[in-house]
Amino acid sequence: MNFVVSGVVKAPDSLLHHSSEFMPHRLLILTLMLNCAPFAQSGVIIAPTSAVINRGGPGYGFIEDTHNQNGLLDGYVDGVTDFDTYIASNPLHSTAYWRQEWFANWGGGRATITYDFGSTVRVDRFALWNEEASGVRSFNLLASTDGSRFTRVLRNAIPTNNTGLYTADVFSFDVTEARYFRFRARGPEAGAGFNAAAIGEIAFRQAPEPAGVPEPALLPVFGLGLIAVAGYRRLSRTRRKCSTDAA
Ligand SMILES: [Ca+2]
Ligand SMILES: [Ca+2]
Repeated sequence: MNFVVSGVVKAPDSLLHHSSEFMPHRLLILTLMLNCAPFAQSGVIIAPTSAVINRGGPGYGFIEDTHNQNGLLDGYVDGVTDFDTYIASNPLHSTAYWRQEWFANWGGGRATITYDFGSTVRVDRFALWNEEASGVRSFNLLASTDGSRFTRVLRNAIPTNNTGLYTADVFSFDVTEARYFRFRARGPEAGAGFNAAAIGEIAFRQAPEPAGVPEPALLPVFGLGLIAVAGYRRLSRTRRKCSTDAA
């Protein structure tokens, strides 16, 4: 028998070893371990699973190459790698275009992309690898739970005008729960080598859980621990009473 809590914490088998004797103290230890365990997915880097070009398309290349890590010289593990640690390592993106970057239609106009995580995520930072030959001059970022009503989370954000191999700019915003994120670029940067907005790569940080707040999925286990404590106390009282009666 194993407990799997939120797909993250798996109790050691030794703590849940089958036994003919009920051992409430072991359950209590398990409960405390689970409630004190760090949330393994807090602050990790995550990327959308798909994207749609709303404006400026079809452009050149594939929009999926802006969220599938193609072109990153050192990749990350989606949902596992710590965002801040990864960004601090200065992860570089290739300057090559084919199957690594996406360019909007030529003409210098705006480009709008809607990224989709497939389900609701809770994020608070956006990383943009701003393509080095054209890139984007500035952008807005909007969020939506249903894909139709969007709320702006970043306004007139200005990324680095890169040359050569390029790393990510990180933009922070209030913790936002949404499934869709719309990236609105206002054309390429000044002096662009190719007159079209371009994106190297994007990613997000999953917002860390507030300290000291147990995850909802852990609460039933916590309740089990309380029942175990109550049972252990009753058992102790019964044993003491039996000892007194026998004396
Ligand atoms: Ca390039
Ligand atoms: Ca890329």
